[in-house]
This record gives sequence, C-alpha cells and structure tokens, in this order.
Amino acid sequence: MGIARVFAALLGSVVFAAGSLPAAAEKWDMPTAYAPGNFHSQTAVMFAEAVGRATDGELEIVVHAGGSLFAGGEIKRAVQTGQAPIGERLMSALSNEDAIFGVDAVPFLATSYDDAWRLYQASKPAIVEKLAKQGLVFLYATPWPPQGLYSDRAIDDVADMQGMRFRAYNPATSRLAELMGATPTQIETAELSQALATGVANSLITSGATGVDRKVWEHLSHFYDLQAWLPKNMVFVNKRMWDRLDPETQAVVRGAAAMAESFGWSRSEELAGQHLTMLAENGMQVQPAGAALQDGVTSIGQQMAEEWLADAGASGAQILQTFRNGNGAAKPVRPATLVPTNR
Ligand code: PCA
Repeated sequence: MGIARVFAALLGSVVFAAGSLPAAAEKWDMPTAYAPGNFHSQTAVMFAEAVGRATDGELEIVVHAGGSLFAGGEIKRAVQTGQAPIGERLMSALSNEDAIFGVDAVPFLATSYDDAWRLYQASKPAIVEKLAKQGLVFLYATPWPPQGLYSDRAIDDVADMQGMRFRAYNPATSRLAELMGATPTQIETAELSQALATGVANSLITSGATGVDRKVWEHLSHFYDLQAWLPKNMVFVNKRMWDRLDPETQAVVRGAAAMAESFGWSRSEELAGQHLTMLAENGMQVQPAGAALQDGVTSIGQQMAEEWLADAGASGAQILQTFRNGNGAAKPVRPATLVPTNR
C-alpha cells in the first residue's frame, strides 16, 4: 500500500548506518495488543521493516499484533523480564505503577492533536526516566484518536449511565465509570467484541479506531464524540537487549522510531474523522454529546484532574506547568513526502 512505499522512501535517512552492523543477526519478537489492521500495528510493522532494511536484516523485528504473543496486560512485564525484547503498550494502562503514565488519560486536559503533542513533550522526560528506572528504553509514542462514549442506548446525561456495564481499559476509565455511576470491567480490545456480544459490557469510552477495529456496531447503537482525551501507545525495549546493540544500530532504531512516531501522529489525525464516518455508515448514531452529557463528564474530568495531580505530586505539577506555559515544541508538520499516495 502507499504508506509502505512512502516509508521505504524515507529509509534513506537511516541507511547511513548499514555498513556497521551488530556482531550477529538478532531477531526480536515485538508483541502488541491491537488488531493487525489498526494504524498502531501498521506503524509498528513499518518501524520493524525500516530497521530490517537499514541493518540489512541484521536486526529483524517481528511484530505480533492482536495480543497473539502476549495479551495487552502482559506486554510490559514480558519486556521488563526479557521474555520479549521489545513491545508496545497503552501508556495509561500503567498508571497504577506511577500516576505519570496516566497523564494522557486525564479527561479534557488535552483534547486536540496539538495539545496532545505538547502534553507529550512536557511529560516525555519524566516518562523516559521512569521507564529507565524499570530497565526499559523508551522509543516512541503515538496517540489514539479522541475518545468518545459508545452505548447501546441514547445517553443524554451522566445520570443515564447509572447502572450501565462499562468496559474500561485503564484505571482512569474505571474511575470515570464509577463517578458516572456505571460498573466498570477491565477488558482488552482483543476481548471487546465478545464482551459486548455476551452483555458483559454495554458501554465504553474509546476511539473511533477501536470501534471500527471491533465492529462495535454489531452490538452498540450510539456514539457521542466527547473528544475527552487522546491516550498514547508507547514502544519500549528491554535495556539489556538494547545494550547489546552497537551504537550505529541503536542510531538506526532511533531513526526508525522517530519516523514511526511522526507517521503515527499524522495517521491518527487523518483517520479520526474517517472512523466516525465508518461508524455512521454501519448504522450507528454518531453525534456530538448533548450539553448536559458534555458538562457532566467535564465536571467529573475536573475532579479526576485534581485526583491525578494529588497522585502525581511535584513531578505532575511540573508537567502541567510546562504544558500550560505553552512549552513543549509544536507538533511537527508532516513532510509532503509522507502524504499517502493511495488517497
Ligand atoms: N483504544 C484502546 C485504548 C484507547 C483507544 O482508543 C482501547 O480501547 O483499549
């Protein structure tokens, strides 16, 4: 497809290191949790291909999407313990380990791609440092499209969520469900269709991307475009495995990661509207949240922002200050050559 060609064209920038390779060929399995067709998974595959080409196959990264190698909830630990050298995980799913990981799932803190990028830049040093302490090397992070509310009935107000069975994907979505009076259950996307089919859940907050990946229109009827936050997936490497790479190969991996990140951010933004169109084409009522619902979730969001700050302490306050001062570089403009040629 066009995207792959575009990515290949960019390889020139990392091929410089191809003359200097690791001593012996390495194969790295890369577990990820989301559908093979999802743009995060596709970005990971392109990243892997870029590394493979630029190292002439000396470092081969094989993506295992859809939780096929490790379920989403197991990936971080698998990489930390060296069962997998590299992996991708939803950052905010780890907020029980450190509130810093939950910075991008605070409702209504950063709701546009530009703000999400600035929040990312403001929080990145703390995230990188936290992962380093856990024996992990951070590579790149890309956002899911803005989060909205799905349900099997009309929801006009937060009160309508009372007693709903709510699918959560991280501690913040569980907390949000509780504050709305719903009952949360933590479910990975790989299990989402089944949970909806069996009635384990009848509502959730997620992106249009996940709604499309899991064909939620088979079970749910309404989508409210809250645009509440843009959570990120992040890719990290086991430090011991990283240290086995020579500096040139590390530079290749970093270069491919930077390209993957820039591509992932652009692709997410491009797809956001298309996903909502697909939900509507498949019979869902796709609409902005009504004022009462939007206001209700916003005030819950304010409470959650205060709770997050209390958990995240001085480091969280520093991140918010940097973000609110408008610091953090502006989002990179996608190079013209990255525009997909298939549309
Ligand atoms: N999809 C993932 C996380 C956020 C998103 O948009 C999920 O639903 O698990």
